[in-house]
Amino acid sequence: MRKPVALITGAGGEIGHGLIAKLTESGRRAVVTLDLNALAPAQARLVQREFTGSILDTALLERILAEFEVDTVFHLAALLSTRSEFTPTTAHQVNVEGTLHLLEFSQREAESHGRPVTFIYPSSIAAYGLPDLETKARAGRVREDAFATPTTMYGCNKLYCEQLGRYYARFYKQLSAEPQAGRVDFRCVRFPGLISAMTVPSGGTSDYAPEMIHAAAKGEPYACFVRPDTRIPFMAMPDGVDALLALAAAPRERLTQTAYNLGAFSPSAAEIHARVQAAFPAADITWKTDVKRQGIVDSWPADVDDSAARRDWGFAPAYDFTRAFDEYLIPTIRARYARG
Ligand code: AKB
Repeated sequence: MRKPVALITGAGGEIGHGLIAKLTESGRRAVVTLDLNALAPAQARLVQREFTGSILDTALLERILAEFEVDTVFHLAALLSTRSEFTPTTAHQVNVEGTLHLLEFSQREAESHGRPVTFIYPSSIAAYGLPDLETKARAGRVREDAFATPTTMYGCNKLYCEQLGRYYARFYKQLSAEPQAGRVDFRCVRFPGLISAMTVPSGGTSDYAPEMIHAAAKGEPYACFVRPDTRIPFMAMPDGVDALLALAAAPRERLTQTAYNLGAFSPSAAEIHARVQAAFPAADITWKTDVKRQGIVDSWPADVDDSAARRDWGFAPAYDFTRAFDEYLIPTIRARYARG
């Protein structure tokens, strides 16, 4: 009998980095990865099999289907918000068609093994679209069912894929004699901006926070592309990875909704700047607003209501703003660049 494995798409990205390490810790889980680029050697060593290629390559997905019993999919591959605005049709292909391919893949895995496949999907605060700054200030902690009018291609893609996942989970097998057997158990979080001490993201619009910290640690000047008063929710990467694992492990009957907000702290860009400057007094940080990117973050909520995730599956981030900086970001990044 083949041992079930977890499949991670976009495994070479920011979240994949931490997720591979955590999932494979003490041989807990066998992991198969799919990414456009080869994994870094430190990650590659941890996985059972690494596939290099596109999520749009159905022949490659067929190969994985034939060779592995996948019982959990972490579908991380996506083009982020800023990048998607430059290449919207490519973003739609990767973010929507790619997700559709993975949902079909999971459906077929589930059918062939007679068990549901757990499908973990990271959606985003980009799924929201607040019309103006006044509404943003008034809205406070936004609930999942509010402001579902994203302004970016990425946000539209994420919101639609949440619905696509709900369709596969609830309706796709409705006509089957055994509706529970072989279905996709779709579960989704709406991530805030994620900040990792290990990697710098590319193509996102929440990137100003990680970019500011990493630039300061490297002794490089940084021009922040949003106004100092800009405020969106953020989370330290270890909490993001733990949240994906907690959601995957949650009993199905406890889950009352398809998509769950997650938040941890919600500083303004000026507050992030002050922290970074305190930790790296020589940091050279200036402000140079990029109108388009500013417009994107202005349409995202200043904070989110994540009480459903806390109630249904025990989401409890370990890092608030102070801990994230003092115990995770600053010491890890300092050590990382000191090592070269
Ligand atoms: C982005 O900025 O595009 C992402 C996100 C908030 O989903 N980090």
